[in-house]
Amino acid sequence: MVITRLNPQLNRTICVVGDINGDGREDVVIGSRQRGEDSLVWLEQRVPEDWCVHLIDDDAEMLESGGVLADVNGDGRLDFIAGGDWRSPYLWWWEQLANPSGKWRRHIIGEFSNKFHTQIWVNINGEGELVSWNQGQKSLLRLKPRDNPRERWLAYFIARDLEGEGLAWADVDCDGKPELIAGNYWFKPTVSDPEE
Ligand SMILES: [Ca+2]
Ligand SMILES: [Ca+2]
Ligand SMILES: [Ca+2]
Repeated sequence: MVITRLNPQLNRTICVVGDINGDGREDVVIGSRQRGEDSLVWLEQRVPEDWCVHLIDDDAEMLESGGVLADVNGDGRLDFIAGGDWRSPYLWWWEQLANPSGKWRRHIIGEFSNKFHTQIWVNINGEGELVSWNQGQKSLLRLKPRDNPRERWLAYFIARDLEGEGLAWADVDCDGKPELIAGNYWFKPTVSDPEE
């Protein structure tokens, strides 16, 4: 079943599922490498046969595969996080505003080396944090929002000289606590924050 038609000229890199408007039905975020009238949108599932397209950002471009939904600012509305492709050094988050049909507000999380393929939002020590690959500097980044998440986030290296894609958060060693699985590696979270 076709749920919607978007501009076929744009190279679609992002497809993330989540209940964006909190009505109990799963919605979908679609993002793209190129700028366009529907380059970053969310598709609202009204009923399985009826979907409505809402614009998040028609200025968004160079979006790499990945992206994640999370309530970054704790206002009860899911926000969206994504990173740049081989042409962009930025990780961004888009703040979902109270008006569900308006554009979302984009903020920069940080500026690193180009290309961020795959993000995940995890709960470390009771707080939500972002983990992202940064292929441009062969590293895995851990990013903590500041008290004001519109300011650039605190950034730490989880690992350097590492190549890969894909992230998961699961209990690998059966000790009841989750670990980070990144490409062909897995990591146990440390209790204290690592060096910036
Ligand atoms: Ca929904
Ligand atoms: Ca929010
Ligand atoms: Ca474990």
